[in-house]
Parts: sequence; C-alpha cells; structure tokens
Amino acid sequence: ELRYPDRLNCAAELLDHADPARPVFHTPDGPTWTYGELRARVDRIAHVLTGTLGVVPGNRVLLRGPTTPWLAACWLAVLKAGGVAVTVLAQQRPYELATLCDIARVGHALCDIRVVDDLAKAAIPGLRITTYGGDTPDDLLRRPAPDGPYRAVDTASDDVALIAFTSGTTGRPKGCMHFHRDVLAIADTFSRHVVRPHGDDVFTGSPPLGFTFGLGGLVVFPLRAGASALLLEQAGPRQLLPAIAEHRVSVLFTAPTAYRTMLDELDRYDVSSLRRCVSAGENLPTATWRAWHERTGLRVINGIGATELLHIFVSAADELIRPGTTGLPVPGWQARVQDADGRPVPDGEPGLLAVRGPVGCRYLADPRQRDYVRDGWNVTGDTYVREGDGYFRYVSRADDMIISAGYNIAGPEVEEALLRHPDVTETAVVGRPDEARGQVAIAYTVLRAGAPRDPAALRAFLTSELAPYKCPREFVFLDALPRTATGKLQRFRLRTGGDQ
Ligand code: 3SK
Repeated sequence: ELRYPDRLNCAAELLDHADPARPVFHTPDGPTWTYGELRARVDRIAHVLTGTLGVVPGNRVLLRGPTTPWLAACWLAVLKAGGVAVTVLAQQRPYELATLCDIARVGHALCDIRVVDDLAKAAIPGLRITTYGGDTPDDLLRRPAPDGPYRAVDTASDDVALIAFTSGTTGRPKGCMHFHRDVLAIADTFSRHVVRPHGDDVFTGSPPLGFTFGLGGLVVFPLRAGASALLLEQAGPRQLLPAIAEHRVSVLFTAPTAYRTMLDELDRYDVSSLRRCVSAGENLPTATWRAWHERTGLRVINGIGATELLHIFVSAADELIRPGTTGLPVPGWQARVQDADGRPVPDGEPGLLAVRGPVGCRYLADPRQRDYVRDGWNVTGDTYVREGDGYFRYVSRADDMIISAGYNIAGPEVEEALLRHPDVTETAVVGRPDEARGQVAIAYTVLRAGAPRDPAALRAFLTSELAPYKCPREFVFLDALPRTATGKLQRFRLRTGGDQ
C-alpha cells in the first residue's frame, strides 16, 4: 500500500531530490534546462505569484499554453505556492474557457502570450490574467522578484493540487479535483511498475499538459524518476519521429492513431533509442500493436486511464503485455467488471469496468459524482470483459463519448454549441467508426424551415465556439431526428447510419 506523509507538497517533492546538474527539459530549438535551472525558475515564479500577484494557498490558478518548459514551470510554481493548478487546453475557445473558469471559480490565470487573445475575449469576471513569454515589463517572467529559494507551502497531502477537466456526456465539463498525494501516486503506481523509468530516460509524447495523460507522461513521471523530457509544441505523428531520432528519446507517450500513422514513415528514422512505448486515450487495435512490434521489436504498453483517476489504472509491463487486451490492474489498483446495479459479472461476460485505488474521482460540485462513484468503486463508463486469467479486454465505451484520434469529444457538448447557431433547431452528434481515427464525429442536424443547408457555415460557426478537434467531420441534414415514442433520441440509429 502507498503511504505518504500527512504534510506533503508534491511540487517540492518532484523538484528537490534530483541532481541540479542533470537535464530535465529539452525543446527542439532552445537550450536544455537542468533541474537546478528549473528549480530556480519555479522559485522565481512562486515568488511573483505570492508577492506581486497576491496568490494565497488554495487560490485556483488557470494555466494555459502550448507544451513548453515554461508551462511546466508555472504548474510546479502554483503547486509549490500552495495554489490549485487548473489546467486547460491551449486550443480551447472563449466560450469553453468561460465555462471552465465558471466551474472552477478561477481567480488568476497564467497564460502563454501567444494564446492570450481567446482568454481575454472570454471576459471572465474578476479573472486576473498574467502572460508569460512576452517582452513587456508586466510579463510574469520579467516582474521583479526576490532572488533565492522559495520555501514550499506546507500543504497537507490531501490538499487539492489540481483541477483537470473532463468533457462529460451531458455537455457541461466536469472539474476533477486531485490531491498532492495523487500526483505522486500516479508515478508510484503506473510509472514505477509499468513504465519502469531510469534516470537517464528521455520522455516525449503528443498529449498536451492540459490533459492528464500528458501531464503525467511528460512532467510527473520524468521528474519523479530524475529523468528528462523533450517538450514539443507540435507533436503530431510527423513531428514525433524526427524528434525521437534527434533527441534519442527512450519513452514515448501517444495515442493508437499516432502509432498507426508513424508506421508509414518509420523506415526513414532511427528509433533505436526507444525502449518504452505507451498507448492510451483510446483502445489500441491489435493490428497496430503487432505491426509496431514487428517493425521495432517493442511491445507497446496499452493502458486505460481517466481524468477522474488522473492516469492509467489497467495496463501491463514488458513480458506481461498481452496484445488484444488492456492488461491487468496496475499494482496498487483493483479492477472488476460489474452490471448496472454494481454486481460483479462472471469472467468472460461484458459489463462495466469499475476500479479503485490510490486516486479517486472527486468532481467539483457536480451531482454526476453519484454516477461515477458507486459503493467505493469508480465506474469508468467503459464496457470490458475480464478473462479467466484476470486480463481485462476492452469492448466499447458505455456512453456517448466520441473518441477521435485520441481526443475525447462529448457529442452533447458539440450539440449544445451547434444549437447556439440561429438556424439549428435540433442536432445529435455521434461517432462513426473510422479506420484512421478510431471514430469521427458526425452531426445530424435539423434546420429551421428555409435555412440553407450549408455545412461550411456551420463548421465556421463551430470553430469559433469550440476547439477545432471537436468540429464534426460531416454534417448530415435531416427533417427530423429519430426518436422513441416517448420522445427519446435514438442515438444508436444515427451511429449505424440509419434513417437518413
Ligand atoms: O482519458 C484518458 O484516456 C487518459 C488516458 C491515460 C491517462 C490519463 C487519461 C485521462
């Protein structure tokens, strides 16, 4: 069982044990940062936060920017100063940002100057925005601050350290609160037992730091192991391969679609430095696992994680990896498959995956907590089968989430945005299977009488409301949506393309 002291500041814990001369962050163009430099920069930001900006322990601070060492330093500084880091994606648009800030009651924001416009446009009442990476005197990094170490705030191990958002199926995102000890627990369970990092590993990957898959894989796990990470602002499959070759990356975190896409270009790059490849965010097709294994000799680590539980809880290491399955409960976690009433179902039969372990789901002021946590088990919303020998095999998502190229898109959230268009009267956004992306989002839409059926106009409208990855691939116009006699939308008929 994992045990942490009652008083614990996870940022200090991650920063204070490494050799200051060792590398911590690399970027494609800039100089490598050492642990000593990172610590000094984190301390400086923490001084500014608590000095000029007036942040006090418990204040919630929004963090927004592309994946850079400065964003990681801001995250660590907020935690070291006892604040609560509220992480969002750089692509999120004003309407989304306003919703997230409203849910998390955010008072301060640290934002990369290059993406500040959307945050400013969101016009969030009472939000104090400080930019970093610019050259004005009020830039976070140019503000006067005392030199020297910053003494970490003496937080309790179960003080909230971060709020991460998950887009639920009912449209309104949910903020998930995680404690200081949770941040260490994901490193001391999944990373320690499955990734098994060394101090000289170089991590990289595609998930952004606003997604806990990326925050763990690119910041928490390398720091906990005294290793380093290559942080990439552009981290699509085509950027990953040259980066791996050039920086001799040894641990890769990305989504199944990226593994599939990288296979096409693999011959052009030397990826012999890789020793661990982690895949999560959606189910890893067996064919992709086998092709990657054949070409690289590496056994991809498949995993299932959730923002609610911070990181991965079912997976397998090295010789325990079994293609076609997600794996076994990560040491420290328990998992089972149960029916809708919470009764375990026999091995070999599909049911809902339920897990419990060192991290639990704690939605911020959201009644959906009752659906996710039942009888002490976290019910993830995925349908799984437990095989006779204890391996867990993915069947499907049990809810309406569309998982496209590793992104989670909540159909109802896109529907809500589309319904803000004056010509749209009804809409249902569902996922259609797609070979390259796993699923793509299709918007079935009913327009006001006489309104033009113009997909380009709807797409343009949506991209001003939502991050572009949430925009449906296709718009299908219908006279009415299929409904049951009691008026309930029949999503399954849309998913299978019926009734068009
Ligand atoms: O949401 C996910 O799929 C996920 C996967 C791995 C780690 C963390 C998360 C949130």
